[in-house]
Amino acid sequence: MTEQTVTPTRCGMVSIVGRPNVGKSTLMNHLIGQKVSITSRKPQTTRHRIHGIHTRDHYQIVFADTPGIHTGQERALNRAMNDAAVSTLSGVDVVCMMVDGLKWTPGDEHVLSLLPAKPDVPVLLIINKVDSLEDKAELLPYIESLSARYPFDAVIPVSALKEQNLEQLEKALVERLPEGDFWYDEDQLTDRSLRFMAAEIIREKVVRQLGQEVPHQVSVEVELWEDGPRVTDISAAILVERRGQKKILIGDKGERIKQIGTQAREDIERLIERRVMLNLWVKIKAGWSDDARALRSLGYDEPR
Ligand SMILES: Nc1nc2c(ncn2[C@@H]2O[C@H](COP(=O)(O)OP(=O)(O)OP(=O)(O)O)[C@@H](O)[C@H]2O)c(=O)[nH]1
Ligand SMILES: [Mg+2]
Repeated sequence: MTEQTVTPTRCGMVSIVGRPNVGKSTLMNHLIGQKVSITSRKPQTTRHRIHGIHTRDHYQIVFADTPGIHTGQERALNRAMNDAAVSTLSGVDVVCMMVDGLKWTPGDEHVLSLLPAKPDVPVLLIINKVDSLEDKAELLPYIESLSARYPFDAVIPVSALKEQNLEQLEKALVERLPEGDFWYDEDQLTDRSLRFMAAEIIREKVVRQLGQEVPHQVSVEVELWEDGPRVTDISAAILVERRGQKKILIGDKGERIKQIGTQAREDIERLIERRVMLNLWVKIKAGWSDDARALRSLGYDEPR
């Protein structure tokens, strides 16, 4: 009989936290190699805790992408978003705090203050967007000064977008995962339903289409989903708070909503690998973002 060494499997949860817009969702998508979480140039794009599952032969990393932690806005939606992020600072196997290059802001300071003073799991600092650093020589003293402020288990500079240093990051994460069986099937990508993903895709197109004119007071509700023999029929409402926002979203002669619909339909077709008929409409629901009950019906966890 030949002796075989069996590599034990590793599995665990890695949370990605940071202030808005540092590139958390981009990192998760690029590590997994699939678009699980929506991204945009605008802060506060991610609204929920979203798990992205990355499985290789001997390990499964369950990433928790989280909303950017922010202060100064007090709607129920903001509280729900912050709670969703802060909840991932404990009960996970590795915490990754992400920052944007060398741009340390009061927002980063706030996130740092939320990290446990004496961490019981490894906390890594991910310095993202190094592709846009002008002077790489400043990186080392920056790492040193932050390491002096918090017991980071490691500091890893990356570019999520340009996929620089992601292999090293992945290796560092796997080393820190506990041994154990996989939690999810090997081909499962996320804990979220297709319905949720479709709503998110629509919201991404809305956020990306709009300039600063409509703040992030937009939510999307899938109201109908029917898998026919050849086509999947989907109807979704885009919820806004005010009449002016509805006008902007619909655009001149409906041009804007049409574009949003086309872009979203193409992405949803790729996601579910079927033809889709997408019907969008814009609905005014004043005050939804500060209404705990409305938030619950839209799938947000109850804010504190
Ligand atoms: N140059 C550069 N841009 C990046 C990189 N990673 C992300 N970005 C850009 O940064 C912006 C924000 O990215 P997101 O992934 O949506 O950021 P986020 O941290 O998830 O933001 P919230 O969900 O709002 O908290 C997008 O325009 C990304 O394309 C990077 O490595 N380099
Ligand atoms: Mg995000």
